[in-house]
Amino acid sequence: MSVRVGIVGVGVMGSDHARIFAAQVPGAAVQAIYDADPARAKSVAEEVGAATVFGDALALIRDASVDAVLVASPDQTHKEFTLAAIAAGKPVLCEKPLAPTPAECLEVTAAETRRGHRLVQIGYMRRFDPSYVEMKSGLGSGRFGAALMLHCIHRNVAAPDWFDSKMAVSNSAVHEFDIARWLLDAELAGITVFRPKLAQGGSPGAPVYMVLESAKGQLVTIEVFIDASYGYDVRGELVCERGTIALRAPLRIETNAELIQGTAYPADWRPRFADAYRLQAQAWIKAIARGAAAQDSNAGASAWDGYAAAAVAEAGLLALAEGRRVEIRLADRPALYR
Ligand code: ISE
Repeated sequence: MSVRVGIVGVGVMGSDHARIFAAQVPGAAVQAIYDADPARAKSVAEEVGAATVFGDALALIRDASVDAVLVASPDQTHKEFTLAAIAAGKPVLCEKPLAPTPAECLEVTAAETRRGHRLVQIGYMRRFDPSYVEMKSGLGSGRFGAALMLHCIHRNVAAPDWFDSKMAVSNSAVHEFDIARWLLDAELAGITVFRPKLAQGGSPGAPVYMVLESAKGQLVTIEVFIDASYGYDVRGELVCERGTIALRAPLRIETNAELIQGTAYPADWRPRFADAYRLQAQAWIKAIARGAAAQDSNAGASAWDGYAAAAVAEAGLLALAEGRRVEIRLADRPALYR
């Protein structure tokens, strides 16, 4: 029997998830769709063969025909819909970020803790990206010695008007906060944020450079440059005692013409992380099909991980505003997430 997925929000990411569930995830069926724009909901539902279009997200979440919920609505609505899924006792895959502030994320971990088992996974999909997975297993092999530093670069083609340096921390760098905690198996303990002086004026997507320390004393550097123009480019290099492990973006061809050898960049994150999104969706459905215990040990990011990334972002925003190093303090981790 298929896991019947209800999708809340079918903008850029929600419609992408809908297509992945419909075409690439054995054991899943896109059952229901909600979007604030009814015409968009209808058109995606037709495209993926969803049975029902809902005019109300909460009604979709509660409906008996929906087994599991994917939340891809605007960021500020994630918490409400995730809490509704927990109240309905349904597994929920919530796009990042879980909520705009760590305090709101803790409302979700509290609700889930009261329920007694994990229902929430956060869409920090890089944990499923084959290159990051190999980086982690390389580190685990012991061949390179202990991890000393992680260098991260995160560049997008262009920033929308509403995307400023604060969002570079809270919306983009959160991926690096999550992957650094996951790779290093350590919490992040402090953050300092720098910005280069711009030649003139400055654009909303001007680069932001962060230096963090982990609780184990490793250094993490993160450049986020949302207006980088040339392509979507995510790089990472883990520097260890006896060698380094660097990510290679998936590439299928190299071109040679006009005296130039070239490889292409994708325009955004969807092609770069296509494998990660697919593997994340497959793992989520598999864990749901296997039952509650499988969800407790799911490889994906938990609500606690969503909280931790938000806590680092909040400290980063303070560091950016005040031009100083800010210590990152986390709440006590409930037993459910240990
Ligand atoms: C966007 O929201 C994402 O999640 C992308 O993965 C990231 O690369 C981009 O910078 C964010 O704005």
